Amino acid sequence: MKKNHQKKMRKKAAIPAVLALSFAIGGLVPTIPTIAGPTSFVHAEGLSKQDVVKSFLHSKVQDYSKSFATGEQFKIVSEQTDSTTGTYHVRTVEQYKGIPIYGSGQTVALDANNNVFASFGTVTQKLSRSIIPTEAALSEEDAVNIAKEGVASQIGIDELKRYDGIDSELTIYPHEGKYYLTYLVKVSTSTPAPGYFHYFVDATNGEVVNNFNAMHEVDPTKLSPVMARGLDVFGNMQSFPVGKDLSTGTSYLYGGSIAGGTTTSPNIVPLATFDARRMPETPFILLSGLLGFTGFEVETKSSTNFFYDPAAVSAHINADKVNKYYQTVHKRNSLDGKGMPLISTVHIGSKWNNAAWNGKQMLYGDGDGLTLGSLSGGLDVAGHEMTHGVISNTANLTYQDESGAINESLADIFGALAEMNAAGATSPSEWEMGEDIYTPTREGDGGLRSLSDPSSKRLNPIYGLKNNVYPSIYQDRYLGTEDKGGVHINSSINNKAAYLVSEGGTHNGVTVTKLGRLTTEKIYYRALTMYLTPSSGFKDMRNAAIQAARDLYPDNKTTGAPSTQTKAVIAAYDAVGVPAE
Ligand SMILES: [Ca+2]
Ligand SMILES: [Ca+2]
Ligand SMILES: [Zn+2]
Repeated sequence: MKKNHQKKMRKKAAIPAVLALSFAIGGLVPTIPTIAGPTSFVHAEGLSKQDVVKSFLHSKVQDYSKSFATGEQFKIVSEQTDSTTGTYHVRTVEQYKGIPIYGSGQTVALDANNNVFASFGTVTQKLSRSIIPTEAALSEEDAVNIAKEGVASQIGIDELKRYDGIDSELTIYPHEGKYYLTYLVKVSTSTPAPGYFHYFVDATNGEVVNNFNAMHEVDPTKLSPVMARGLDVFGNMQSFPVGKDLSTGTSYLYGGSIAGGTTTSPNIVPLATFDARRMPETPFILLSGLLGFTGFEVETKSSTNFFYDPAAVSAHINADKVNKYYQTVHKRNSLDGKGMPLISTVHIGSKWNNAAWNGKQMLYGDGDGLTLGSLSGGLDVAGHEMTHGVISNTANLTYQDESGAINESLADIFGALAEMNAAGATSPSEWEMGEDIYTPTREGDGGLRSLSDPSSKRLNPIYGLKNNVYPSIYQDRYLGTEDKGGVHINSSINNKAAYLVSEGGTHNGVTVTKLGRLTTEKIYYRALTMYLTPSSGFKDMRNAAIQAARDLYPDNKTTGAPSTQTKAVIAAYDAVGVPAE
């Protein structure tokens, strides 16, 4: 293992240009320079949009005062203008003396007259009176090493040498009533154990303040383009473009997902699928270097370009389909909106009954063949994992308790919608999660979870839920600590709401008008990308969906009555018992 690693590093070192590119395409959302704003709330006229947003946020801070020399409390991290509604949307994070505060965030929306018409997210009070250390005694490198040691001991190895990526940044971490100056180190791994580890290393003394594995799991838990063929997980012949090394005759599961952009200049998202089990041998370390991955290329020397690994074929074509869904329906260029590569790895672990997004890529197990088949076969599973990538680049919902349940739910909702989209615009509605890979030896028993009827699925009695089934109303939600506060359990409540918005029906005594999935996906995508924040729970989800519906289908100008669409969203959240306040 050591030998291979060194061999790899040497090759990587030989291609610095490629490595540099990998940093450029793998980065997080860039920050936009802070614009100095007034310190008290003033009327919108004559101010820039950014000034209005900051004034508005400052007005929400009771003790906001420049005299405490904390600098700006709010930093604009993304802004977008919506030409369809003439509205302007901003996402901010809070900072203390220029250092971002973990888990903080707000969204603010301005109408065409620069008036604030919607805002989400909580604002920290008394931040200016807090005394938080801002001078690090520890280097970033030291912090990364501390985190690596921690991860190594967690996954039971002596030293962490193989990982998919490490990011670190200086962050103020609010934890148990105190603010800590920390380096937040995020480590993505796929072998020997998949994970997305977050370490908060105290920058003043090197102590680990907290750590957790934020991997999102599905329950239960120089190449020429050529056309290739292969059988997918279900034995269907598929054809797809791959990359071929003409000098050796070897083809690799590497290509591009082409959709969106313009006819003459389409968006092309790099697409690469790897195998976690193979030993490194191939000269195509180039691709691993480019993509920062530590696994092995899926290759074939067949002159017909035939690929013999069904799990890899399925992962590859499903990543392409989900990307096309986001590109064509939501005009989103890959998961980060900036064309990031879509990397999938199959054959993770031994009979692993799971799939995951580790912050960098999609990971799929083979399943045990009884509870689950090869997970990469599920288009909705791919859609679920890839949506976690969209979420982490937008609302970045914290993966715990209510915000975690909303995160999981949106992954299920867009997983289902991506699958229906791929099946064609007129395909019947299908609101089951993972039905194609669930219990492969039993036909027709649905999926892991049901969005249409969550309570038709049983839950382990240890959770103590009513009738031991998934909850479909808020009042029946799980309040325990398992499953990060029930993220895969309480997601059902919001899943049911989205289902009702799309398909209509009566639930819990409330009747909801059917809006269809094309309207539903517009509303939820807008809520996710423009309104939800890291701390959003069910109430925020309700209000964000209603606001998104109002934007797209405005209230009657004369009577002020909400549109049919807005009413349906309100009814859906009434039906699942999520209160307005
Ligand atoms: Ca499905
Ligand atoms: Ca089955
Ligand atoms: Zn998930």
